[in-house]
Amino acid sequence: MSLKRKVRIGMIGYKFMGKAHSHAYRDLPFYFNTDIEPVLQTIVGRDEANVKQAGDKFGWLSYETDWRRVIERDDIDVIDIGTPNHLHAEIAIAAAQAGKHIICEKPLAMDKEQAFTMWKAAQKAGVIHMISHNYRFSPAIQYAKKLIEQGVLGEIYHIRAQYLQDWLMDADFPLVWRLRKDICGSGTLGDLMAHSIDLARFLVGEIEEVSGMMETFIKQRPMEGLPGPTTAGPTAGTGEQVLADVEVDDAVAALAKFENGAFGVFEASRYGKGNRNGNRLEINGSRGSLRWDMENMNTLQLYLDKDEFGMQGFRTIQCTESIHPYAGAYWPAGHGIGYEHTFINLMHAFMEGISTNTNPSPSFEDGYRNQVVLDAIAKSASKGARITVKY
Ligand code: 4PW
Repeated sequence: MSLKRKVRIGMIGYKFMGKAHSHAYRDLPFYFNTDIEPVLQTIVGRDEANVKQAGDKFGWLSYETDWRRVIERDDIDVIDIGTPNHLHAEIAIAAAQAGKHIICEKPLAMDKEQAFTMWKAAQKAGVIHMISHNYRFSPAIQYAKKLIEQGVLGEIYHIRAQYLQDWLMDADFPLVWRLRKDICGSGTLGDLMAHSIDLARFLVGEIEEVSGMMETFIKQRPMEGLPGPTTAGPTAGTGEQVLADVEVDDAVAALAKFENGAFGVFEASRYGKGNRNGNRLEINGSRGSLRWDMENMNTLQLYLDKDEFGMQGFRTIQCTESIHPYAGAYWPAGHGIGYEHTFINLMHAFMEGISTNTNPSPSFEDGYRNQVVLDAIAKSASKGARITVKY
C-alpha cells in the first residue's frame, strides 16, 4: 500500500496534450522519488464515446462530459486544462474559485487581459498554478540556464530562436480550431512563438520592446465539418467547397530588446517545409555561445572563448550524465530521453509545488508576462510600429 499523498487530477481535454499529460502523471512516480502520487481520477471531453475511449487507453478511473461537473466534485484536487485556448480562462477561474490547483496549456489565454484575470484569480485563491511550457524542462535547456547563471557565457548579447513546423502547407487542409481566431486568439504566435518567448524569458530575461510582422499565406480554407464534393455533408456531390477566411497568422517574425540590453530575433511558422518540430535557439554571450535544437534535444552545443586558439569550435555536450538536470532520474549516460519526458519533468515540478505549497515556475504570472509580449508583437505587426512592452 502506498503511503504517498494522493493528488487527484481532473483533466479537461484528451487529445494531443491530454495524451502527453496523462503519460506524465502515470510515469512520474516511476522515475522520481516524490511523496505525491498523482491519481488519474477523471478525464473530460464533450464527445462521450471518444472521451471514454481515451480514458480507457490512458488509464483514467472515470470520465465526464461537462467540465463544470468536474470542478464541483470534491474528489478532485487538480484541474488540468488542455482544451482549445478560448476555454482556458473560464475553466481556470472557476477552478481557482473552487480551490483546485491548476495546470494550463499554453498560451495561457486569448489576450493579456484574460491572462491577468486568471493569474489574479489563482493568486487570490491561494492555489498552485502552472503553465505547461514543457520545453523549459529539457535537461539541455535547464543546463543552459545553469551555464548562463554561472556566467560561463558572460554578458548575453543575442538570442535568436525559431519554432518551425510544416503541417499547414496544403491549401486543402481545413480550418481546424488551431486556425480559428475566435478559438485561438492567434495562430503561430500563440501556438509556437509562445514557447520561444518562454525560453527567452527563462534564459535571458524580460523583454521591454518588440517589433513584429505577421503573414497569412493562404487566406481561405475549407471549413471543417463542411467537407468537399466527395464526402458527406451539405456540399456532398455538388462540386462546391465551402471556404472560410483564415484570420490568424501562418508565420510571425519579431525583433525584441531585453531589459538587460540583449537583443532577440524570433521566427515562427507552419510553412517551414521539412521542419516537423523545429524548435531551436542560439544564445551569444561575451565569453561563449550555445545552441539547442528540440529535434536533437539531448544535446547542447557550446562554444567557449577560453578554449585554446586553433581548437575553438562548438562542442556537443550529451546532456545525459547524471550531473545534468533531470537526467539522473532516467537512464545511464548516453541513453537519452524524448519529448514525453519534458512533460514528466514539468509535472514533477508541479507536484513538488503542491507538496511544498510553493508556486513553481512557469506560473500563471509567467503565462501573463508571455501573453503581454505576444499581444505587443501582434499590435506591432498590425500598426507597423515598434511597441514598448508594458506589464
Ligand atoms: O509544442 C508544440 C505546440 O505548441 C507541440 O509540439 C504541437 O505544436 C502542439 O501544439 C504546438
